[in-house]
Amino acid sequence: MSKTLKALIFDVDGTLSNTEADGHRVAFNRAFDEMGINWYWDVETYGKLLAVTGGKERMKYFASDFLTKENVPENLETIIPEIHKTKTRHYTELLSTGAIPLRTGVKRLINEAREKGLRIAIATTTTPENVTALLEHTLGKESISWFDVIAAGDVVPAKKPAADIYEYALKSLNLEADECIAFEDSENGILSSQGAKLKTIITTNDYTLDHNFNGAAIVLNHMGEPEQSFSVTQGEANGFSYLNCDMIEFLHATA
Ligand code: XBP
Ligand code: MG
Repeated sequence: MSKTLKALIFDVDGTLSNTEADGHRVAFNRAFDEMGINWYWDVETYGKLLAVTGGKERMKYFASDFLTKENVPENLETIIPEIHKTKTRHYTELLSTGAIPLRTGVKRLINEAREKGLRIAIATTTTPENVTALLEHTLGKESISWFDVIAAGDVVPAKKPAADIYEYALKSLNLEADECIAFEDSENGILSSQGAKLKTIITTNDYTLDHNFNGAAIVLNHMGEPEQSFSVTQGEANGFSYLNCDMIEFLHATA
């Protein structure tokens, strides 16, 4: 018999909000521009770069796998932290304009989970200040305190697909994997959550539609709303048309 569900652990980028194409990507390009680096990441190229999580790691991957040697700045290793700091400034500025909303159903589900006494947490590879900026500008400043744990960025040495960030979140919550459920949008994300033995609910986005979600509790196009039902691409919704706590409890017990 499965244990009682006690906490929901959310990925951020692509799951809470479609931050990548219109947020992170734009911020990277602004940082390259500001620092006089002759790089530009279009939407398609950025999709390929998402194979590597973490902004600093992604820039190194671009330099090693997408550029010829003579186009890589000589001092790349030393300037990456500075480019990334500049990118984080541009990204949080973008969020502060309210340009990047939460995905369908996210706000409703978080509110419902809190009302039902479920604990909520974050497990993401992005930088901590990006998470707090997103929460602040979508759910309000006070929402940061709703999350028992915000596990983010370099707090663990190995980013997703490694399981480390979910294991860190579980440890901080002082809960077992079978008392929690994870929310992800990508293959690297589910490899990480499943590596930590978490059941995982997937909501796909344009960048992750054709990812492999083997073993997911369910795969949806979004979380849905009472007036806007999700579509199911993998798994059994058991008559539910939007993701609420009853449906999550059903998936936690059966999937
Ligand atoms: C998110 C990431 C992050 C962001 C950029 O992956 O890979 O690197 O794209 O954020 P996930 P930083 O949703 O699987 O956690 O530049 O702050 O790393
Ligand atoms: Mg993600």
